[in-house]
Amino acid sequence: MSTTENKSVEITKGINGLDKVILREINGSSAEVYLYGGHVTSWKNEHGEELLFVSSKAIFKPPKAIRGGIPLCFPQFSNLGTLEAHGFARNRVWTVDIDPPPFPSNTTNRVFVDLLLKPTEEDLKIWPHSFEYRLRVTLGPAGDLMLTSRIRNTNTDGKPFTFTFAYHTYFSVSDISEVRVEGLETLDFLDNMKNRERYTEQGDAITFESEVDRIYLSTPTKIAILDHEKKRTFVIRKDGLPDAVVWNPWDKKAKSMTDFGDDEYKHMLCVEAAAIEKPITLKPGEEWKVRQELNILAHQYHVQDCVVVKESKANAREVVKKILIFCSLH
Ligand code: TA6
Repeated sequence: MSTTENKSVEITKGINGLDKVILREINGSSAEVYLYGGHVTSWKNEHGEELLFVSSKAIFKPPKAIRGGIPLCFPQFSNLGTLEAHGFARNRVWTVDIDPPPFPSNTTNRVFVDLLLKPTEEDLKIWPHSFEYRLRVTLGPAGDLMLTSRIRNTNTDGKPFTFTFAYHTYFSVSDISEVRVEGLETLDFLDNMKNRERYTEQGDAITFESEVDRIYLSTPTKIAILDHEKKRTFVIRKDGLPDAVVWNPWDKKAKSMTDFGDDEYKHMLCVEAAAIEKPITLKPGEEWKVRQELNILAHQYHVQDCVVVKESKANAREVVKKILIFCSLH
């Protein structure tokens, strides 16, 4: 366990004795990532409030993926290919990467852990490509959570490979019927409920009254998830990930999932930074680097930045506009 000034990176045992890494920040925020799946399963703010959703019925036992947190969908998103749904990265045991190649990013004074996944002989039988997937999970001094993925083609046969990818993030929300997503208005999306046909989103925030399963295309860097009841907004900042999947299973689909509580759909929403519409192709030696950063903004009076953001349904859109302006200025 390494600690500096009360920040810490601790390797310990989690559920069912699975290895996990705990990151702790001075301000009290924390994050946890299991080596199984390279799977972030917890992100808590300075008050110890859990910000990610993990099902109470999640099965922490290979080969089943953990239901919730931030599953890594690689080398295939969903069933868009010949592999099992969402690929196999989330079903494999990763290692702590103790000697990663230099990582030019702003992780100074931040607490982080580097994980590494390489294919096994078994994996090469189902996906005949050598790769190194390096994941850095970083907790910032203000409790922001950043995931950076670096995927390199290490084929020695000269062959390129092509993949799709998503950070399948499950956010914890108070009541899905009181949640709005801003930033995806007027964009095209593929509707998984209608054979992935292409539609155009209306001009207002996305709200939820039934199952939603959509792949929004060419989305902006920043997407906001406004939780009315908890008076807070999640802000996703993404680099290199043009698409965004929005998913809530609602009641019927919830009942059909054995590792998901019947009523849990009310308290979660997946908004997933992704690269799906245009699959990524890497030649041997090429590396693809992408990032998602998650922040929390409270809908309170922000003295220092003079953004008076009062909670009110009527001006929720204005609220989020101000939040997105605030984010772009900081
Ligand atoms: O990201 C949305 C989605 O593709 C949905 O269609 C639903 O299948 C969800 O992922 C969960 O997939 P999983 O394989 O984790 O059960």
